[in-house]
Amino acid sequence: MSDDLKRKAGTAAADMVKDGQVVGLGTGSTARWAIARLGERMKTEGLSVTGVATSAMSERQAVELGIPLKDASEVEIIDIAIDGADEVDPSLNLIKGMGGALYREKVVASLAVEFVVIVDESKMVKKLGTRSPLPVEVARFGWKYALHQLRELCRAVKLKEEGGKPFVTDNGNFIAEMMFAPEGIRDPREMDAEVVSTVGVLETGLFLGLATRALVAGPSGIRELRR
Ligand code: A5P
Repeated sequence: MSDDLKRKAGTAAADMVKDGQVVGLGTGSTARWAIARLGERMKTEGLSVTGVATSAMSERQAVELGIPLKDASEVEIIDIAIDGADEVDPSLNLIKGMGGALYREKVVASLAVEFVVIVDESKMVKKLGTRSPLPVEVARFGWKYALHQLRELCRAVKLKEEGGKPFVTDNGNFIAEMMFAPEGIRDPREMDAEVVSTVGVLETGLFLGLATRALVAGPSGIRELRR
């Protein structure tokens, strides 16, 4: 997705935020535009919001922009959460977490009354798992055993790496990437239940029934989809 499309989607989502709301701040190259726009609206319109960050990266950006933050455990609900995604299916079920922040992202999305996903057309798929691997957060202790079990459920699995070393999440865990392409995930709910019940798995990047809207940016503008 071009940076311009990401900016347009992020800006449109941030413009949906109302004064006084608690806002879930997503993670990634699209969500950062939404956070930037919120910071701008605070300055130019005097908008007042409280953010709940889904990663250390988003937290840093929010602090730089002067967006007040709360921890997910300090709020009862989140009025609106805004985040990117790696895949979006026609029912607005998602794969998220290729940036490694899926655990916190899922907590924030689950607490949100409105969960707005910001993507470009290339992230729209007929079936989940056809374009992106499925990221899964696994405990470090015994991670090889977890991957061995996950291998039984997909075509291939690998540990996410960064600079030749295992990628470590903000929670101190590892990320396994499960491949399902080209056929994709036959039954995402069933798969989610199976993966979650695997020893060592902490959370999956399947976000099912959580997104309420998607803002899909394309060359001719922004298309809004509702669940
Ligand atoms: C972060 O862990 C992810 O869930 C991102 O939201 C997702 O990977 C989309 O990121 P981009 O907006 O950078 O494509």
